[in-house]
Amino acid sequence: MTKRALITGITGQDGAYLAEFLFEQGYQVHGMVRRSSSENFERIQHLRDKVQLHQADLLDQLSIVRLVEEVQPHHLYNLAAQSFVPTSFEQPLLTAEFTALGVTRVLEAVRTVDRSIRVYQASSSEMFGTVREEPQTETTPFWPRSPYGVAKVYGHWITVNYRESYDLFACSGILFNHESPLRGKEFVTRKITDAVARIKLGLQQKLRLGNLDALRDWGFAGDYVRAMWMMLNHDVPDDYVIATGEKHSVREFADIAFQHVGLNWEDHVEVDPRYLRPAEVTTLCGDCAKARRVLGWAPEVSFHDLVRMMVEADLTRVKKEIE
Ligand code: NAP
Ligand code: G4F
Repeated sequence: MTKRALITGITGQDGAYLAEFLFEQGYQVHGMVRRSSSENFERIQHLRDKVQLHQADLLDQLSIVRLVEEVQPHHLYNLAAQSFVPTSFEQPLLTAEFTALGVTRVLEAVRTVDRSIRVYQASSSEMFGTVREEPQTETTPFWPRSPYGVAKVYGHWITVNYRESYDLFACSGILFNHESPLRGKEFVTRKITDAVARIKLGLQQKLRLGNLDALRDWGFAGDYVRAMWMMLNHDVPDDYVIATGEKHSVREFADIAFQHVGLNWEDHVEVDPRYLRPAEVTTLCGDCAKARRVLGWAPEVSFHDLVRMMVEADLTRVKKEIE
């Protein structure tokens, strides 16, 4: 029997990688997309003939119930969210509606339609905020530092609560930052690699960034979507930290990216206070020992290879654009 998977947030970075991975595993893949005046399917363009897209919105309970009824998925991956931290300071209520209450709407749809559907919730290392210990594990207490982080804490606990209350097979993946050539250009890694390509090709001179000292545990999105699938295919539902266990600064990321094209980052990067946040998460570093032990998951792409992969992809893309 062909297994059906439903992905909310399929047009995002992780949705695109997950859809591709699930096809390779033989799944019939369905994606939830919200209505927009213009299509936003660039990341899944190459999958358009394989994936079945359905309109629904995290804000609209009935649309999610109808979607789950129609698709009858075996597995549901809830990746949709307002995922950009600075926007969450500007639009905290909308962020709560999407990123926090949206999770309850998805869980309610599953509880109403079919409790045997397995659910993955996209939780985040941003929940650790001001870190209480290092490295962070599944038992490290949360202290979120942004409305986005607060909303994700709600999403995490409501997922745990539905598992405990209704016996749903619901897993929360506490994923640390993961990047790729498909990353949105507003996130710092892609902002850097896009700028490196444009500066190298003479289209831009300066790159304005915020806190260069911030430390993140950056992995490759392709590795991380595999972990999501492993969680839903394990015997028992549980929560897992997914991380590389290494941390690097924004400065270091920029240094490697500029070096890769023979440039010195100090000649091009300027600090712009506009990109500082009202409250910052200064450091994150995860311990994925549980995922290694129980799921057999491990990251495959190193930090240096990730930076180089992203710079190369942006160089190729920008060159094509100016040809
Ligand atoms: P992303 O690229 O920002 O994608 C977010 C997706 O959510 C998009 O497909 C977006 O659709 C959809 N969406 C937003 N609001 C919606 C709504 N009201 N109804 C339906 N769909 C909606 O995010 P990502 O990097 O792939 O991350 C996937 C998930 O993992 C998110 O929940 C994120 O918070 C979480 N996460 C990410 C990371 C990371 O480092 N990438 C780490 C931890 C957790 P549109 O295309 O229409 O905007
Ligand atoms: O790339 P970022 O915007 O990612 P952030 O805030 O860590 O959030 C990402 O990872 C979370 C997992 O921990 C996800 F849940 C979330 O959805 C998202 O995917 O910023 C990374 C760091 C921050 O400390 C920020 O202050 O980079 C610093 N930074 C410095 N200059 C900048 C900039 N961030 C951005 N976006 N733009 C800058 O110019």
